[in-house]
This record gives sequence, C-alpha cells and structure tokens, in this order.
Amino acid sequence: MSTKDDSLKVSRRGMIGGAGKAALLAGAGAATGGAAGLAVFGGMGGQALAAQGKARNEVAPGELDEYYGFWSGGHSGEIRIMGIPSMRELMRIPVFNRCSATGWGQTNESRKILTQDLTPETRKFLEKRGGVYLNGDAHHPRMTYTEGTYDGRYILIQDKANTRLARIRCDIMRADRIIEIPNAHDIHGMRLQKYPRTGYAFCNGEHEAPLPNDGKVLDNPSKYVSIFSAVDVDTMKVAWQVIVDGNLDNNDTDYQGRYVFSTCYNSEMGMNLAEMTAKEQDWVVIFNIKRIEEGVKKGDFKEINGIPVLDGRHGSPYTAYVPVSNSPHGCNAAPDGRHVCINGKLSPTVSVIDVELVAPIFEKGADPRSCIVAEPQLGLGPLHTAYDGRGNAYTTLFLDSQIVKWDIEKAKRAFKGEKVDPIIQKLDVHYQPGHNHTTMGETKEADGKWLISLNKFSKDRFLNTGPLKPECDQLIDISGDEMKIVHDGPTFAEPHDALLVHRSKLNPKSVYDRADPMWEDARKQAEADGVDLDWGENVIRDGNKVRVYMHSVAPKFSLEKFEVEEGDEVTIYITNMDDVEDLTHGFTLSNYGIAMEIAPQATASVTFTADRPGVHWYYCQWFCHALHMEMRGRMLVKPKSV
Ligand code: CUK
Ligand code: CUA
Repeated sequence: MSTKDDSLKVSRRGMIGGAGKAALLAGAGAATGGAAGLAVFGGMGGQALAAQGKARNEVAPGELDEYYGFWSGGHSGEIRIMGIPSMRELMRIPVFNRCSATGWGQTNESRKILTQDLTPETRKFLEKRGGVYLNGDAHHPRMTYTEGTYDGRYILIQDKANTRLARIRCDIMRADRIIEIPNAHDIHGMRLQKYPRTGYAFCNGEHEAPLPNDGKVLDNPSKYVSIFSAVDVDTMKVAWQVIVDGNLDNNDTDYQGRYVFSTCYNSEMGMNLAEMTAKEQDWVVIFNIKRIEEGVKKGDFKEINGIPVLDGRHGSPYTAYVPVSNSPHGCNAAPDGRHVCINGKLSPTVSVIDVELVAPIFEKGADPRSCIVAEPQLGLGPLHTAYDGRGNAYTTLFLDSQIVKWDIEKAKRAFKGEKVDPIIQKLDVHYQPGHNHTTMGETKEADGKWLISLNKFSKDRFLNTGPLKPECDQLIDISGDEMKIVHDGPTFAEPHDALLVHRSKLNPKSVYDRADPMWEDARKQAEADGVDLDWGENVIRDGNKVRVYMHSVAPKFSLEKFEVEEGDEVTIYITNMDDVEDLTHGFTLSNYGIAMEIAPQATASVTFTADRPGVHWYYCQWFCHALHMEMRGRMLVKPKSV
C-alpha cells in the first residue's frame, strides 16, 4: 500500500541517514515504571475499573464522566467538548466558524464578538465579504491557570488561518472576545502563563512576513520577520510583541512565570521546503518575560500599530537561542515544574531543558546548550510529549505510529554517560499521532490516569466513509505500569490538541443570567425604544429600520405575526423567558437564510434586509415541547408600491 504517510516514512528514513528504524527500536524494553498512583482526584482509574470486570473506560448510561475534554476543531474552527473516559462528544462551541444551528456568525451578538477587535484594515477587507471571516484554524485550546493549575475562568484558542485569538467564557461555554493580532502572521503555538495566574497568552506568529506587509516585498528575506505576541487575557489587548530570528512553531511556559519557550523550524528563513530544511540545526527561543516587561517600561521598543514591538533578534537581552536538531515541533513543560521537552520531529530525539539552568544563559552568558540535560533517542518523528506526574513522559512518534513511554530521570542519567535505557514501553497507535494529552497533565495536578492520542490517519479503523476519512482519537489507560488502548474515537477535521480537565474545576450555568453582558446592545436599544426586553412584544418603526421585539415561552412566540415593508432593515430581538434547564428555543426565518439559538433566559437578535416580499413563516427549530411544531409565526413583507 502506498499512501502519503508511507512515502513520508521512506523519505524520513533517507533523511536521518543510516540510523534505521530497527536500530532506533532496539532497546525498547518492557521495563516497568513504579506507578505509585498518586491520584489527586477521586474516581477510578481504568485499571481499577478493569479489576471490577468493567470496561476500563465504561461510563454507564446516566453516569457522568470524570473529565471534560476540550478538543480543538482544527480547520473546522470550533471547539468540541468531550466526556472522558467515555469519549462521548457532549457539545460543540462555535468559535471561528459559522454555525447553522446556533446562528454563530449571524446573530448580532456573535458578529459583535467576531468584528469588534478586528484591525480597521481587516474590517475594510471584509466589508464586501459579509463582514466576518467564515473560517478559522484552531489548534490549541488552553485553560487559564491560577498557581499552576486550571482555574475554570476561560479557555483560549488561536486561529492560525486569520491570525486571531479567542477567549471562551467557561460559565456559558461561549466566546466573549475574539481579537485579531496586528503585525504578526498566522498564530500557531499558544500557551498561557501558569504562575502566579494567567496574565498573558503567548502567541507564536508562525509564518514570517514583511513588516509592513504592503505588497512591495516578495523575495527579500531580510525584510521578513516573525513576531511573538503577549496578550493580556483580562483585557484581550496585545501587551507587547517581540521580533525574533527564524520562525515560531509551538511554545510553552514554565511553572514560575519567568520564561516562554518556542520552537523554531525555519531558522534559515527559507521560503520553500528545501530552504527551510537546509541546516542541520534550528533552535528554541527562550523569552525572558521580566526583561521584556522592563524593556517596555524603559521605552526600548518601536510602536507599530499601537503596540510596543521589541527587537529580540540574536544579541538582544530579551531572548536566548538554544540550538537543537533541525525542525523541532512540540514544546511541553512537565508538571514537575522543571523540565521542558522539545520534540525533534525530523530528529528522533527529544531535547530536555532544565528551567533552573536558564538564568545563567541570560545573566552570565553561559553556553545556551548548557540548559539541556537529556536528549534521548525515542524513535521516528517525535511531535509532542505528555506527562503522568510520576516522572514518566509519553511522546508521540508520528512516523513510527507509536507512543513511547520513557523515564525522564533515566534519560538524564543516560545523557551523563550512564548505561541506562530510559524507554519503558512503545505502544502502536492508529495512525500517525500528532498531539497527545494526559488528564490534568499540563498542570501541577497531573494525575496520570488517561492519555489521549490524536491520530492524523484512521485508514482501516472505521467503516469506510469515502475519500475523506475521520481522524482517530485513541484513549489510553496509563494508570498502571503498562499503557493500554481502550477506545477508538473517530473525529471530524481536525483535532490538533486537547485539554483534559477534571470536572471539579468547572461549573457552567444551565440558565443565563438576564444581566449577562452578551446582549448589552439589545438591552440599550430596548431601553432607547422604551420596550421591556423581557416581556415586550413590540414593532418599532424608525425610518426604514424596523425593530421587532418578542419573547418565547414554550410552545409560543409572543408575536404570532408582524408586518414590514420590502426593503426595510429589520432587527428581530427574541428573549427566551423559559427559565428551565435545557429549554432552548430557536428562531428560523424560512427562505431568508436565518436561524439562531435562544438559550434559557437569553436574548438573541439578528438583522437583515426584508427584500423578499410575501408571507414567511418563522419557527422554533429546537425541539422544545409536545407542541414544538406549532411554535411558529408569520412575517409579512409587503411589496414596495410601484
Ligand atoms: S500542532 Cu498540529 S500536531 Cu498545530 Cu500543536 Cu503538532
Ligand atoms: Cu420552541 Cu421548539
């Protein structure tokens, strides 16, 4: 069988020049680590369930999962909420996409969030394109931290496609701010400050571009820059940016609030594949947060588009460049607060940085490589590493289609020359894993119960769905000595990364608070119109603008009909006055391309031009009541008198 990944495998074998797979696999012993089982939280691990004769990941009907999983939706632009360990998809959060069910991207409330923080340039660009981007490429969902663990305030996620960052409120599981990041291009790696609490979101501009990007430069790499951005998560304003040499791929932060580490796969600043992979080495850029903040205070920056931009290229006091093998990818801080793994991708190695050895590089000019304390050879195509909080690391091997479990301390001893093998187990996954993630594994409360492997290819694992196959997300029990796959979960394009959060960290609302800021504009407009937004049922004419207010209580809209004139600009405000959990209504206006969700106690609104005369039914599309089908009304659009 010749598939795309097979050919990758072959070319990769050529690239590492002789170090064959067999040689790399040698020594993959079945040593067992000491799994002490430091369960921080209650609930049973898979091995305990298995001992009771239940499937390891069984969550019986009616029972709740122990963890929330937040899956990035990749180029679908959304986030999916999963239940772990059942792997049930619980909900989707529309973010950068346009959602037919909820009206995200169409309601005035969502359009405000999608447009208010765009640059004037982008807003102008989108004027003739419906005003909002319809796509996004969301790779990295991250939850805010307080003192090194999740605090349940927000989830952030970047958009590589249109250079944005979204903030999702965890109380309602909806985005409340989506900002465009000026100057930078195509945000990829994104992680949050872990200590003392998440102040900054650090955003890697992956693709280098001319600054300013005014169309005058194409083939002059010296005019191209890559930009690293720090966004203040409380205000969602870009606090500062740093120009670096090379590009920026993935990143992570330490547990002390001092540094950010970013991988760079194109130190060559090449513009094509051959140029980008020309050198033997690339680097990790370490950003010194305190020094950068001091630099901003001292005024050591150029203001570009209202943002302080510092120069962090070689020789600056703000950054250190640590050489590692060509084309590193994932960057993962261990919950021990000390180690950061840099995953080799084109190199079979992972380089382990000790964060306590970084200060001498900045302060005493120590050799940048002196912070590297281990560099185990793990297998082909290491992309990302996860942790169990017991000293073990789990690295995905894209080309080998495996996850390798290894011991960090043993890898350090081997690096010093001792004859020890850090590799504990290699497990086949199906196939070509990218990110992996453990329960609470990116916090100091890593509990080592479950690992998910987000595999890029599913091939033969599911019924054939035609040329486009699902991804394959596998759940792996890591609570005992041995990794065991317990579930295959097909998913649509394309979870790059995920977040596994213990359910004790979250407590979303079931019913909106009527004072929620989401529909602030509707509240103000109703006040100006002298209308009661809760119970009102009014049609307000204001020139050729018409504002229609109504509420819904199952199974009725309070207005069974209203009239407008052809050409009117109509805004419909609907408030769902049902205050019962799970009693969502919808509003679909037939043959007008309009649909939106109205959650319990929420107000939602939509604006359109009534340019199609006739009777148009509006109906509730969320099955809400035995008389749901009857929950409908009519809009009459009277033709312009000729
Ligand atoms: S990236 Cu996709 S597998 Cu965007 Cu974090 Cu590595
Ligand atoms: Cu309301 Cu269906």
